Amino acid sequence: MPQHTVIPVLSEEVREALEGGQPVVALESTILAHGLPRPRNLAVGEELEAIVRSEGAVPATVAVLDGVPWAGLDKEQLERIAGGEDVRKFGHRDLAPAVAARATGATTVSATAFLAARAGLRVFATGGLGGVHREWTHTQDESADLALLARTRITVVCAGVKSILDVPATLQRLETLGVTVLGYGTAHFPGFYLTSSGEPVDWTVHSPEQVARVMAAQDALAGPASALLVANPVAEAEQLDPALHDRVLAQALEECRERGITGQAVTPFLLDFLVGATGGASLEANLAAVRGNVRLGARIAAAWAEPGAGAAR
Ligand code: PSU
Ligand code: MN
Repeated sequence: MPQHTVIPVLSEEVREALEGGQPVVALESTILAHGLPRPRNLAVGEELEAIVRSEGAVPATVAVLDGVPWAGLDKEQLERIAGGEDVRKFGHRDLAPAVAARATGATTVSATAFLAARAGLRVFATGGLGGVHREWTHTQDESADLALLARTRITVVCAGVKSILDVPATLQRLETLGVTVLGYGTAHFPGFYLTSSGEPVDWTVHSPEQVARVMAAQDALAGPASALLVANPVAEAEQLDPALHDRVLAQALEECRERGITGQAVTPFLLDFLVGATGGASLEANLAAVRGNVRLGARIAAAWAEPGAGAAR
C-alpha cells in the first residue's frame, strides 16, 4: 500500500514564496550535471540562482537526492548534483524507479517540468529543449521533453531546441502536439548556440507582461494542459560563429555515429564534443543563452505574480 504521495519537497524559501504569491522560477539540473564541464558547472548553477534573485524572484533548482525529488536546493545539495560521478540523468519516466531505489540524479526538462508543475510552479527556465534528433529515421530518438510538455501546464523559457537536433522536424512535432511557441522579440525560432535557426515562428511577444497575458488566456480557455514555450534568442554578439557551428556539428554527429553512442548519452556527448572542437566557444554561447533565459524567466514569473496578471492593459 502506498503510504504517502511523493511530490517534490520544497525548500523553505520556495515554500514561503509560493505561499506568499511571490515569483518563483524552476531551474533544471541536467544542464549542470551532464550539460556543462566540471567544475565550472557548480559556479554556473550558483550564478543562475543569483540571476533569479537579482530580479526579485526565488530560484527552485529541481533534482532527485536519495530518492527524494526536491524543488529548491541548498548549497550542499547543489554541490552534490554538480560534483558527483554517480549523479544519473532522469527524464520523467525515470522518476518512479529513482524514488523506489532511493537514487540520486539530475532532472532533464521533462522531469523538471513535471515536478515543477506538481509543486505548483508555473515558470521554468532552461537552455535548449530536447527534440527530434537528426538520425530519427534510424534511431527514433525524440526527446521525452516534447511529449511531456504537450501535457503539462508550464511556461518554459528556452533558446529554442538544441541545434544538434533536427530543428524543422522538432518544430513540426511541437505543432502536431499542440504546444504553443512564442518568439521573444523575434519572428524566428532561435537556434540555441545561434541567434536564429532560420525557421519562422507564428507568434512574437515583446514583454514579460505579454507572456503573462498569454498564460492567463491559456487558463481562461481551459483547454488540454500543455506548455507555453517562450523562445528567447541569444544576442547576436554572443552567438557561436555560424560557420564554425556548422563545421564542428557535422564532425560531432559523425563521431557520435562511429562510436555507436545512443540513448541518454547522445545529447551530453554532442554538447561536450562541441565544447572541445570550438575551443570553448560553444560553452560561452550556451551559457549566454541560459543566463538570458533565466533572467527572462524571473521577469515573467514576476509579471505572473502581479495581482491581476494577464489582464489586458
Ligand atoms: N539544455 C542545455 N544543456 C543540456 C540540456 C538542455 O543547454 O544539457 C539537457 C536538458 O535537461 C534536456 C536534455 O531535457 O538535455 C535532453 O536530453 P535528451 O535529448 O536525452 O532527452
Ligand atoms: Mn534522446
